[in-house]
Amino acid sequence: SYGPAPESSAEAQAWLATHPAGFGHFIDGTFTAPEALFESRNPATGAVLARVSQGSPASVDAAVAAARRAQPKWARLAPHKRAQYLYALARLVQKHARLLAVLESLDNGKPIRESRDIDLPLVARHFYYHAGLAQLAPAEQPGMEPLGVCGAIIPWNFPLLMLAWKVAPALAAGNTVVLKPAEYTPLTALLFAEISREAGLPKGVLNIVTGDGDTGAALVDHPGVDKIAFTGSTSVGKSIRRATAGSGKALTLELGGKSPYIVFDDADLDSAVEGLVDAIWFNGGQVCCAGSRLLVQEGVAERFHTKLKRRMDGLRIGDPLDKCIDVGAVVDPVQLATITRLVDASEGEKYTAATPMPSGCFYPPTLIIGLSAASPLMQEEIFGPVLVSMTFRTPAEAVELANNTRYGLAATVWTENVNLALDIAPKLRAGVVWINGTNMFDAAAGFGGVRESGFGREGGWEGLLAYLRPAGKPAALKPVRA
Ligand code: TXE
Repeated sequence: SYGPAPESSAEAQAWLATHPAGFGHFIDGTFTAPEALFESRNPATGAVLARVSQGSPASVDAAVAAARRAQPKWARLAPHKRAQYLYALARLVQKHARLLAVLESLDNGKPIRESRDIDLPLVARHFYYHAGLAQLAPAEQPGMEPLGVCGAIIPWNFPLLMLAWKVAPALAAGNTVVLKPAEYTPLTALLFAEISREAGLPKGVLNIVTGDGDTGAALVDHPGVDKIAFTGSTSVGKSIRRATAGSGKALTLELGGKSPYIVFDDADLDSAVEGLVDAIWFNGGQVCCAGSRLLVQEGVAERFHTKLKRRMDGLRIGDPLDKCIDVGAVVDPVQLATITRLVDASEGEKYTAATPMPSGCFYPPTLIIGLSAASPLMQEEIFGPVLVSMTFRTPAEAVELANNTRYGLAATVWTENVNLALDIAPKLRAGVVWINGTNMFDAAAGFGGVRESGFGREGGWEGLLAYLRPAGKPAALKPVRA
């Protein structure tokens, strides 16, 4: 252990023990009897944390029916009443923040420092922000109405934050929700279900059905669903787009990325190294907008790589509950095998951090230098703590290399020359461009991608509008008489 004492998991273990027979789904305000149980494990130790139900089409059907029944009344509530529920959820997330953060780190393997100081505050902020929007929405958007029942399918890298990104705007706009968490990380969503009960959220407004991709597919195909909001892999996103084509369902997709991190030769190199630690080793690189492709100007490349390697050697890897840990566990042995396979098959000069490595589901921070622009690791999302690096000579070449990807989620530019930064930024095809910083998120700033990173925005006004549509039938036009 690096820290004085790891964060205690006693409270989380006690909560898990309140469901000894395994977790059912959360439908119409209550937990159902468990069905076809599967295990959710702690990736850092391999220990079984809980048994969770694999949602059948019948369970999805029951959840959608509950959401349908609840939706008209929820939509008719006075906006300030809906806001009160969202404020209550925000406050209760803060009240239970410690338990939620520990449970998240246990289930996902992310450092407690991240779940406690980044994920949880952003979750609360999201509910506070959308409580405010809930009150503004009808006044600002006359003639708009909620979509109805929204299906939310979320990934395992930010389980509770992705829940908040989808549930908060959906509820604020007057929709009801059926949420399917990722199979690796269902636990904080189930605890959130209990929190929604504590908040007094009316039955059926939020329903949670656990399970794998089959459960997700049943939700996508359900005729009672008006919108699907999906965050996950590009391949599943494409299959959902095909499945919903022609159905009339609204759709937003937040998919993968291979985001460039551009360092010009006039950059403050030490700050750029620190930014890069955040860009690629935050959540062990399991971040859709991870700055996973370093593009560094030729003149400073060697100096920058040397500084970076020294910094990598200082990263601390281990028990996610250790408060001093920089990099935790990989979410699941399947993901670990994928990362290992991709890196082993890659050419290039590989540098592995000389930091003590725990055994188990962990992967060391790795830097790969000298790949060609077309090599698979320059193009494919690795979704692990692996950075690939290339050099460039001119700003034009940096832009060309940065845009040489099928993705377009995020990009980062480091330079002390503001004119250069402002010239480069609009030329980068990405949903967000950060200058001399990285991973800056806020509930008020819409987040989303272009190209194969998906479409639609989450957060801000644009995010709320994705849960509304023009109301009912348009008023009949009066014939104009001369
Ligand atoms: O994602 P999936 P996986 C990328 C990342 C990672 C790879 C695989 O590269 O290595 O995807 O991860 C549900 N219909 N990202 O396999 O399968 C699934 O149950 C409906 C990037 O975990 O896309 C889960 O709830 N739903 C990403 C969710 O989709 C389906 C975050 C995501 O799982 C489904 C995660 C189907 N046919 C992975 N199949 C990001 N953008 O942040 C699966 N699901």
